[in-house]
Formats: sequence, C-alpha cells, structure tokens
Amino acid sequence: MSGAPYSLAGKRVWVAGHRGMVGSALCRRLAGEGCEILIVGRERLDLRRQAEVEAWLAANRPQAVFLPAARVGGILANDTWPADFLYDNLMIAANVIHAAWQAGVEKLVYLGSTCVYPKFAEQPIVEEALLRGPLEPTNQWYAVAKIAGLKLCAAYRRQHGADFIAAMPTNLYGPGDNFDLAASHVVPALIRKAHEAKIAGAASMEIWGTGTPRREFLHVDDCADALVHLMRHYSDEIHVNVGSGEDIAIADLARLVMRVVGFKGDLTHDLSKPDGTPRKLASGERLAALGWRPSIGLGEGLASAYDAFLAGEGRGRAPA
Ligand code: GFB
Repeated sequence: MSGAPYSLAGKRVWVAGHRGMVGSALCRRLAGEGCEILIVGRERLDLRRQAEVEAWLAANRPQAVFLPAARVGGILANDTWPADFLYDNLMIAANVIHAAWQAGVEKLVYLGSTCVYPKFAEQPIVEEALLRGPLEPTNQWYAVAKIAGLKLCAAYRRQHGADFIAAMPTNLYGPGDNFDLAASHVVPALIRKAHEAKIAGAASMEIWGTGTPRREFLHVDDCADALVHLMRHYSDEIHVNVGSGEDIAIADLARLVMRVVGFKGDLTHDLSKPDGTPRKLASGERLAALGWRPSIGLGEGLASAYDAFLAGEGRGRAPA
C-alpha cells in the first residue's frame, strides 16, 4: 500500500553509488527536491566492508538512502565474473541495509533489476513471479545477490518496522553509461559499435547472438524520477517493477541505433555470444497505480545517449 507522501525537503539524502549511471541521474533529479545530497566515493568508503559502512552511516546519519551502488555489467561480464557479481552485490546489500537500520534511516530505496525473474517467466512479468522458476544462467549470480537485497528490505520491514523498499528497474541506458564493449549492456555497446563503424566507413556492424531476444529499455532519467516517486509514495513489503512498458527485438534495436548514429551498413551476428533470456518485459501495473508514467521514448532517449557518448559522458568510451 502507498503511505502518506514522504517528504525529502530539508532531509539528508545519501545516494550510495553517486558516480554510476543511476546514481548520477538521481543526483540530477534530487537537485530540485530541497534536500541535502550526501555522497562518498568508493576510494573513501568500500561498501563491501561492514565496519566502514557502519562507521560512515553512524557519523553522517542520512535520513533517506537511495542504493543503486552495485557491480553491474552486461550479459558477457555477468557470465565471465560470477564470483565478483555475486560477492560484491551481496556484501553491498547486506552492509548498507543492516547499517541503515542500525543508524535509524527513515526510508531506503534498494535497486535490483528485472533479471531477478525466472528465465521463462510469463510476460509481462509481475512482481509475484519472483522465485517461481529457474534463473537465466548468464546472470544468475547478480540475480541471486539482488534477490537477497530485496528480501533484506522485506525482512527488516517485517522484523524491525524499517521503511525499506525495493525497485526492480528494467534494462537502463543514458548519460554516464559504460561503453566498454566487454562489460557493457547492449545499448551503449551498439551505440559505440555503430559510431566506430560509421567513422571507419565499415560495410557492417556485428551484434551478439541471434538478435531475436526482446528487451525493454528505460532511460535512466525516467528511472531516477520513478525512484523518487517510490521514495515519496510507496511503503510496502513487495518490490516494484520500474519499466517503460514496451520491448523491442535486439535486431530492431540495432537498426534503430544505426539510424540514430547515421551508420548505413549491414548487421552481422557473432553466434558465439549468448542470447540470454528470450524476453524480459516487466509489468508496470503496480507503479502505474501509484501514478507514475515514463516520459522519454526510445528514439529520443537513444539520440540523447548518443550525444552523451560523443560528449564523452560514458566510461570506457572510444575516442570520438
Ligand atoms: O544488455 P545485455 O548485455 O544484458 O544483452 P541482458 C541484451 C541482449 O543484447 C542479449 C544482445 O541478447 C545480447 O546477446 N547483444 C547484442 C549484446 N549485441 C550485444 C553487444 O554488443 N553487447 C551486449 N552486452 N549485448 C542484463 C544482465 O541481461 O540485464 C544484467 O546481464 C542486468 O545483470 C541487465 O540485469 C538489466 O539484458 O541479457
């Protein structure tokens, strides 16, 4: 159930992971909320170290916390470094959620991902589908850590009355994305590949897998707006999906990116790379019932993401 609106005005609000794509979008979105935004770099606070996290929270006493901090990556990175994705994300969730409760944080929003759902979940995927089937093998490690995080929020609410909630965003893209081709998600990878193919005058651009899987994409500024909406209007044990409500086949996405970038070559396929889950369209009913709607369409969003890439606002990007 949604509680009375929680006000951020005048509050100390910690954005854990403020340098990441979601964290930086949250800082942009919170600028208009009249709150004091607390940030701390990983060179000063390693969220995987429990004692450091407890000491920082006790000293800085945030009243509200957004927790997008995570080790994230695309399908290949998740499949290549399972221990890193499971351990880092498990420790971050356990340390921050427990220490936030100890420090009396009034409200916390934890970020998971729609990859927590079963590989063959009925589409669109409702929140109740969680744990009703086997996970997608390539990102099961990240998914288990994220499931633990969302369950920690529910457990601290049930046992201690902590007002901690969990949001499950769909595939995100936008400014501050990671353009390193080995670690990135599909949108930044296709933007970089199309750009480099255009600059090189190449005849074609290669995508991973068959191009038939479908994915839902949400611009990171829409995601940040939804997270603030949930912080203000939602207080309940079940997690909430955050999506755009539309999905697209990867091959069609690639053609859309090529149009945005201005590359007119052919598509080729590296079938040695995994397709991953066939479809991952989240049901947005629960969030829509709270009065939130996305506002950035995919075409417009991809154009702004390409502009950000050209301006060098991504990590691991190629020289322009
Ligand atoms: O975005 P992506 O890496 O992750 O891949 P997932 C989405 C789809 O795009 C897959 C295809 O079917 C990929 O095979 N694809 C095509 C590419 N070309 C490329 C390319 O050049 N790079 C990449 N990366 N993909 C992620 C999880 O799954 O979803 C994360 O691994 C997170 O942990 C995220 O949960 C939301 O969408 O398959």
